[in-house]
Amino acid sequence: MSADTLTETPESVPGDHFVEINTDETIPNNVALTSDKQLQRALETWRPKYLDWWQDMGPEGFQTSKVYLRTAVGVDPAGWAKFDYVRMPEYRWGILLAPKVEGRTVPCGRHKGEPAWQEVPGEYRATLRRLLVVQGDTEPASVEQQRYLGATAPSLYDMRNLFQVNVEEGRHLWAIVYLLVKYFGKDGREEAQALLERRSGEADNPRILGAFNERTPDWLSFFMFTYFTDRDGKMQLAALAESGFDPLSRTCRFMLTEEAHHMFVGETGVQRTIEATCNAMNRAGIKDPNDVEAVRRLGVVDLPLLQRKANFHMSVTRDLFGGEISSNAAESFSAGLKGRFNEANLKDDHVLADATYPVERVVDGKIVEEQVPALRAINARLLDDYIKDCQGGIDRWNKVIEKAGIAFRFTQPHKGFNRRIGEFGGKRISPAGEVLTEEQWQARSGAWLPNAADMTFIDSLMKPCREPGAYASWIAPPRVGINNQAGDFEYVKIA
Ligand code: BYC
Ligand code: FE
Ligand code: FE
Repeated sequence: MSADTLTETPESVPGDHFVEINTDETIPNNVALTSDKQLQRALETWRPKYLDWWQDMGPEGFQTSKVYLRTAVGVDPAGWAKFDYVRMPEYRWGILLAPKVEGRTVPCGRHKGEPAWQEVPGEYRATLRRLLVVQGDTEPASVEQQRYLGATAPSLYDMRNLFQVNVEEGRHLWAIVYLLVKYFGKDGREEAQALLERRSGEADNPRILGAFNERTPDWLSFFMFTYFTDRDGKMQLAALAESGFDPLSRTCRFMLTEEAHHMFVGETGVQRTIEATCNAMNRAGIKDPNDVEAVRRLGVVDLPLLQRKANFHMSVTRDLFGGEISSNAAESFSAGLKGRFNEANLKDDHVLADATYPVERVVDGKIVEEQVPALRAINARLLDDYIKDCQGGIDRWNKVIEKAGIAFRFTQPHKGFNRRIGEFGGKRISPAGEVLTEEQWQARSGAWLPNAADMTFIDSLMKPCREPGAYASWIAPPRVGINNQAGDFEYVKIA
């Protein structure tokens, strides 16, 4: 594949050789599905239910349109995908595992150094099942959250990117369902069914994690979501790729290959929005980024509003790491089911019996840093790694603004800002990291999170643009086409 100028390089897949996948089968796969009749039957029973879910809860409209999509056809990093026009319901959702690494061992915890497990260890069955279900639940949830966005796509290029992300999140659901059905028998089949029944934002049967029940009401949210929330996907998948349960590790390693593009869509989407704003401001001779009325009259998004949008998505996504101090996370790590980010490359004993880790908490109305047993701070550490990982794209956004000569910088709010889960859950913390009273928060939070006027304004911009090569006023064209296609390429042939 000639990459879509990925700024996020796909995770490398160590020790690979091209593994032929069987694309003639109903379910393309590289797991020798035909040799396991029971598994094949279970998945072929699940498939029509998945397709029903896709029709009901997947992208609204456009299901008969031909979309220029990439489909995974192998696991060789140099040529794993092919591009072609596909109608979404006919997308080849397959099951792909990264190649087995011979001699792989459990990388962390009390079983460190033992051969990696090819079957589920009985004593960890319930914990592993829970991790799989939580991970699996986010995949269809995100498709549900994004289902109305096709109608207001700012270009065919962006519409295609949305649908690409959607079909791949669908494939991620397949990836997890494969593990549930293959390794968890009847329980696994029931969980696979339940994954199609929960609904994002539905009061009676919601998705499991908070952020996946929020709305993705507009394209700015979509770009922020794919930059910030898909990056939680990257971090969590990377941690699960360190699992001693080898089939999970291999599944996640391949999922990470697809994830890079989702974050690329988010980063470049925000960047192109910033470019359109800066260009319009300079053309109109507006120097002050806080002259919001004047900027909005140009039909572009003011930078302070983009910061508020980012603040919302960053804070909601940070909640996805769970409590900073967590005995669940300690147990998953010690059991060898879920490692840390880059576990294999970390220079410590990978057992963490005596180590400590600094965690910020609120004590007597002040934010203090405390040393906590590292085992119980696994989530805190992954969150810190995530916050560092977010900064690269933010720096690149700031470069665009600086080059345009506009005095504005995007920043990440304090870790405790607007949190519902963990040490800062329910506390009132400003982006600068001050502990506030409820009154102070009520008086000031409108400047930090999208307010009603912001949402009305964004809504007014969300007008579809469907001429090949044309873009809505508020977003600049991409520098390079998908798979190097020309600028006026028809990414979606609307039926
Ligand atoms: N909302 O010990 P605690 C992705 C629950 S994104 C609601 O603090 P733990 C994607 C928690 O379940 C990656 N509930 O946390 C991105 C627990 O309940 P139980 C998704 C929450 O267990 C974009 C209790 O509170 N993958 O792939 O250490 C598009 C105490 O929890 C929340 C994963 O998350 C919340 N935010 O960690 C598409 C990886 N947070 O079990 C896809 C798998 C916590 O006591 N999951 N709770 O009833 C995990 O590793 C862990 O379950 C978590 C939570 C990190 C999520
Ligand atoms: Fe995913
Ligand atoms: Fe993703």
